[in-house]
Amino acid sequence: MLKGRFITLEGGEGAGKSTQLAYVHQRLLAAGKTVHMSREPGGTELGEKIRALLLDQANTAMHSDTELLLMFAARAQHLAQLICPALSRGEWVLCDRFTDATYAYQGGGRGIDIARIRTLEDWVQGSLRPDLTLLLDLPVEQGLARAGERGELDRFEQEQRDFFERVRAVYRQRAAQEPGRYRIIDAAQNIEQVQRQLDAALASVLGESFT
Ligand code: Z5A
Repeated sequence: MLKGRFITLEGGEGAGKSTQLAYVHQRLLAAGKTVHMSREPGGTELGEKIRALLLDQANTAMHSDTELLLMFAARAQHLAQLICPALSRGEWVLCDRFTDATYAYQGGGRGIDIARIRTLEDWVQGSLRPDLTLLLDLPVEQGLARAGERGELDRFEQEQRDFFERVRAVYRQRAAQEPGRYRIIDAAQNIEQVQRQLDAALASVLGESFT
């Protein structure tokens, strides 16, 4: 029986996940929670090695099925080594991306059949799903402009605009299908305004005041 809470942050390119993950972490710590901050792909020593393979722009020959299986290989390790033990102890896990990203990038972006992703999700995760998913949503063009200000592009960042439009569409579709778990955050607003939205999302879903 898992007693902790599992919160994920999702969004497209340059949506501000890294920026806001630190903010949410601080809010949860201030509320007295023991929180593990992690990311996918990655989160464990082995998972970070898999992440390096996935992001390496030299791996141009990687088949989309290979990409999908590597995402779930890293996730299996993450669940076994960090997420499930922490939740079992009643601790919280805050993760930068999780399986919604697989539906969005491998399903929407790469066009892999959703049924395959669902099969892997059930196999690797059993019934475990995030308690709350904060979707930082903003127009693709705006996100790419923000992300473009950084240095070298990784293997995903080299994709074209229509790829990211499909990613965004899947995220929004999933959020509409699961309003109880998802909160859509307007990430086009400035950093402070986004943080106010995050406060409201945390308070409404978790029934506690973070203000
Ligand atoms: N991936 C996948 O395909 N399938 C999967 O199952 C999983 C992942 C789990 C790595 O993810 C890649 O893995 C990812 C999807 C794939 N590839 N892509 N693309 P990642 O999360 O590590 O990489 P990322 O999406 O590129 O995240 P990022 O680079 O860290 O971007 P971000 O966290 O969303 O944005 P940021 O770094 O916080 O902000 C970007 C810039 O905008 C920065 O200069 C900020 O100061 C600025 N910013 C942030 N917020 C604002 C606001 N509100 N206003 C103005 N400027 C802002």
